[in-house]
Amino acid sequence: MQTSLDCAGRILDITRPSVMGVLNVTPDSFSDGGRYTTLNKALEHAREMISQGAGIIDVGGESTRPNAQLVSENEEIDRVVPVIEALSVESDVIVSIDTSSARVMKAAVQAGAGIINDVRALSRPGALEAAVECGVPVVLMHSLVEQPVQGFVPEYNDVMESVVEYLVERVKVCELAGIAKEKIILDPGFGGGMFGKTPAYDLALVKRFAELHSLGMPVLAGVSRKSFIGSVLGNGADERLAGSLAVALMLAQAGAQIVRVHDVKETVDMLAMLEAVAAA
Ligand code: 8Y7
Repeated sequence: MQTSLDCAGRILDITRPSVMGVLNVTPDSFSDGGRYTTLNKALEHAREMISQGAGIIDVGGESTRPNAQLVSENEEIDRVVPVIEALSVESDVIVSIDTSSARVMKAAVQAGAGIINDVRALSRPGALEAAVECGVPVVLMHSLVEQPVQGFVPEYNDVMESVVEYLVERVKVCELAGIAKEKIILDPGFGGGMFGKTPAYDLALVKRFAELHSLGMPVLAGVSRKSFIGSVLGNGADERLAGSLAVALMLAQAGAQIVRVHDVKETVDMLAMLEAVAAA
């Protein structure tokens, strides 16, 4: 496998795990929610995560929460583009765009994004062609859920086998369309409720995570604060830091190249300890 990814000219070293910080650019219901406030709060949060060691900032303008309000493409673009432009100019961080929309992908990459992160694995109309045109690395995430709806869970006989089968198929489709394998990042799509997995499926995917490397592509994992951790610990999303770090450590030990997290500082510290022991 390659040792780095070229993300629109910014190089991501994949010989050691990188931290992707989650940046939601959605109007805050507690403040006035104006354009300027939303932009500045997002930039403040991004700067904090960059100073804590995030190598990638994942910018999303549409909530993936179950039953969330649908956001128009124009609104999504108006939210994310100013943030991506500002970050690309003031920092050398790699920005990824969390979207399934072709128009948003193009606008985001034009604004400086270096990775496309699509939880629908380029399945929406025009997304595949847009990703080819953009030319940046893409995250293909497994999910059989088109629109996140709490409670819908497909049944899997062997969840890891199904995930691998689906990703192999999506990689084929990408390669046929003109996206080189060297530009593809795989993701099993952890998440009960949102991405159609029960806690039991999520735990099995953690346990067998290393199997994803059989495809020969870098792998990303997003487990931060997710509900399967809450279902084990019996706690709410804001109490899942220890559980999230524990699972992220297991995934890093199983070879995950990128971990997508809310708590950047704690994850960076955890990975530094892992690396120190590995080098001892
Ligand atoms: C994931 C993700 C979310 C994930 C990738 C959340 C946008 C839900 N989860 N993208 N996005 N992988 N690639 O809890 O697991 O953060 S949203």
